[in-house]
Amino acid sequence: MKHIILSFLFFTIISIPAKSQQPAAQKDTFVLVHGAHRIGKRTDAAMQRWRGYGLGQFIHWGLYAIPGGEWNGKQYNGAAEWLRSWGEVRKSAYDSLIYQFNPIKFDATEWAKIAKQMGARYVTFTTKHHDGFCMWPSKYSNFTVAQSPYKKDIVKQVVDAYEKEGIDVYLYFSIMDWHNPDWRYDIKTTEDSIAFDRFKKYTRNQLIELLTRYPTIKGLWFDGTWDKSWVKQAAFADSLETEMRKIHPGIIIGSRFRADENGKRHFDSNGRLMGDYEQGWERKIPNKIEDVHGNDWDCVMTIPENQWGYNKAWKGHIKTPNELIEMLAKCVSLSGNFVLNFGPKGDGSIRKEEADIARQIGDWMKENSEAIYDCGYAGLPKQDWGYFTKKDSANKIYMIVCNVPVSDGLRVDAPKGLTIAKTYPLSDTSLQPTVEEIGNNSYFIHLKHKEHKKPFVIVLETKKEKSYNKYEDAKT
Ligand code: JFZ
Repeated sequence: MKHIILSFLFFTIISIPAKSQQPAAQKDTFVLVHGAHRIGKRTDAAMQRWRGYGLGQFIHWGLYAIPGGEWNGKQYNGAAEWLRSWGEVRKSAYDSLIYQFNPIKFDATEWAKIAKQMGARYVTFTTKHHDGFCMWPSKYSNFTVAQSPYKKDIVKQVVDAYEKEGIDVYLYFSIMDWHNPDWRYDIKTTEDSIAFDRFKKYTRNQLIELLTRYPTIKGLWFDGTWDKSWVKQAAFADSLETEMRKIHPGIIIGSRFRADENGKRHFDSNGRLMGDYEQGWERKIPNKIEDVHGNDWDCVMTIPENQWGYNKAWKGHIKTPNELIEMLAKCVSLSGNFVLNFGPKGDGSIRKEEADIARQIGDWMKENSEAIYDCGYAGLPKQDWGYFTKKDSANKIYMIVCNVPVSDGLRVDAPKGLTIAKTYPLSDTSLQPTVEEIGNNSYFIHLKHKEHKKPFVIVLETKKEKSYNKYEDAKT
């Protein structure tokens, strides 16, 4: 059987031209048993839907929301959800937070309405972060909501409330688990190996449990997979991924789940993307289309610099709605999704600062989401004023303008054979854009209205026309 799989994989790998990471002509160097399962993008409806989301919401919520980055009156310098790993915190004292977990203000419907108003089309929710606390009553752990004063299943409430609003749900799951005594960072002794075998069983059980309890979810978002112990589990993780996909056909899993047999993560030893989309764009955004190598991807972003769980201090640079809208536009212009993180408080409420930001993004989305949903790379060279986006087959290009140049004209260089037929604002009619042709398929868009408080969208209706050189190129 192994032989058949091996030769099948070998055949598949060398016979299908690569679409994603590498130029088509490049042959794979390694024969891998636990490398990428697929070459090129997924083409099914579930993935097509994922591709069109544009905007998503991330929620980090767990025990760490109770201390909110503070312990015995001292502020922790790292991310609030990492508090348990801080030297000053006794592990048993942290774990005792379970007895305080009783979020009386938690209302999943309210969260889902905030997300809906913001314009999010998917949410990723932390079922279990690194501290090991389970937000669902897992049969395989005694460190869950069921043992807390709150008792009720939080994951279920989130899944139900968001789906009711038409928002797709993805579950975040940390493989690394600080609470489970069988977790290891590396496997050096027989004892480690025995313990980690138990840990693998526990992990598998919990994942199957999540997929069975919440069959309507659209995907899993893995984290805490970087330690040597897990990186060495190529065969186990590969078979677990296959099992999860069997239980839940169409499920979407990013590139942060498993490593290949050489310990390569995200991209296998041949440079092929592992999983359905690239999951490495964390708090960073690619600059140009070449950076994403034709892969699906999303960017997960925090509002402060690096805080995912609730942090009382809310310090450092806090991104503004305009900054976040610009990031969203940039992601979509490079065919990625933008996922904005929220860290609800220990009592279950969403802090005012975050709710305000969500509302302002939502106000912008209400007028401009046509340039975001189901849009991607438009194929035009980037200009300094902002970002082009486009829907697949439409004859419309959206200009999401974030910086108007002092020279006034917004430059557009269309590909040869594409001319602008019509220009109009998506929502703000005071802009009154006009088109000036300045060269072969090159234009300046001029605006009447010149004061801008937030990004705005200009629509270019295009038509295909045989090109001829009206303007002479410079001879050099
Ligand atoms: C991880 C977590 O440790 C963190 O608490 C949060 O949940 C975040 C979404 O994910 O942090 C990471 C993981 C990966 C990178 C950086 C931070 N990375 O690949 O650059």
